[in-house]
Amino acid sequence: MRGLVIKNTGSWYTVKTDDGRTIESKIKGNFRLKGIRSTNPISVGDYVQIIINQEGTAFISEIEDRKNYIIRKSSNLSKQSHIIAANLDQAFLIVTINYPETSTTFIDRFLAGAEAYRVPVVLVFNKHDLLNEDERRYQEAVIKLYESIGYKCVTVQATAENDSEESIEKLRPLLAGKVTLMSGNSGVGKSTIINKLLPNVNLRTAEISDTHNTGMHTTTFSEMLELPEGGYVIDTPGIKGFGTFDIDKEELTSYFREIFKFSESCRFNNCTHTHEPGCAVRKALEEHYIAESRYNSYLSMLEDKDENKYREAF
Ligand SMILES: Nc1nc2c(ncn2[C@@H]2O[C@H](COP(=O)(O)OP(=O)(O)OP(=O)(O)O)[C@@H](O)[C@H]2O)c(=O)[nH]1
Ligand SMILES: [Mg+2]
Ligand SMILES: [Zn+2]
Repeated sequence: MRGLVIKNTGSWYTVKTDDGRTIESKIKGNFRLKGIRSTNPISVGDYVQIIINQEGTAFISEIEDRKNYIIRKSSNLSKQSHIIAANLDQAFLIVTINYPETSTTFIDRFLAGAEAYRVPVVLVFNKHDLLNEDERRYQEAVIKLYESIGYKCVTVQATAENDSEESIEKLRPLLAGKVTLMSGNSGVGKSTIINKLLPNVNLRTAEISDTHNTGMHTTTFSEMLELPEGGYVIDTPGIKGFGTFDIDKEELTSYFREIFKFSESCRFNNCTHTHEPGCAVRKALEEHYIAESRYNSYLSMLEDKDENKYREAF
């Protein structure tokens, strides 16, 4: 029987079968997937074959090839990774300028990772209501930057009434018929947005900490929820950092769209854009065609690669 993994808590996987049943399943034997050392061999979004047993639970016996997946390193020192979700059509990165603050480094690392795995990203700026004048102006500048690079940006206010300009209703047409990963720092409002989109769903949400201005890691496992318009949204635990796991140094340039565009004019085709003569990227940076924040994010990822380390928080 074929099914879709819609939830994973510990060793149990909830599988939605093609004939519409949901069956709690476990992995049979040892799954070793080529090239990925992962703490969870199967993730939300995977299509699997299951064998149902007498208790009404099942064993997962096979996993279908993935179209793509998003991964992060599971901890600071470990070489293992954790697959956040598989077979995505797109990811929404929920960003808050404040409460909590999402750094541009964090945004850039997420975008680069998504480029590497070929997952299109929409940047969703939430909590518009909490921003003061300065923060609103800053948000506009950030949006302008990412739009100029070619990323779609939307501003919302998950707690707003439906007819407001920042209504989450405008996300609906972007989600219809697609599998969308909701990602972002803890406390940015991922679960709140999904609760608004799906009134029959009541995901746990929690206030952010007053003292630290950070979320409480309220969501602890990924879950796929079906949309009335067709498609799914995937709620995920808040992420702090996004490991550069699996990312090739030689290819890093191509994960920063605008840097890649200028790099085609660099004198050396293996230019790292750090010290080489005739570097078109550094020239574009000086002339403000490339934002300093983007270049710094590129450098931070390049450095990680050199030291083979993972930065936990930004
Ligand atoms: N003022 C305001 N508060 C919001 C908005 N969106 C979400 N919140 C609040 O922000 C807090 C955190 O929201 P959650 O939905 O739990 O955040 P999350 O991203 O799911 O967090 P994790 O599950 O920890 O990753 C809650 O108290 C929400 O009510 C918004 O647009 N405006
Ligand atoms: Mg949550
Ligand atoms: Zn260069």
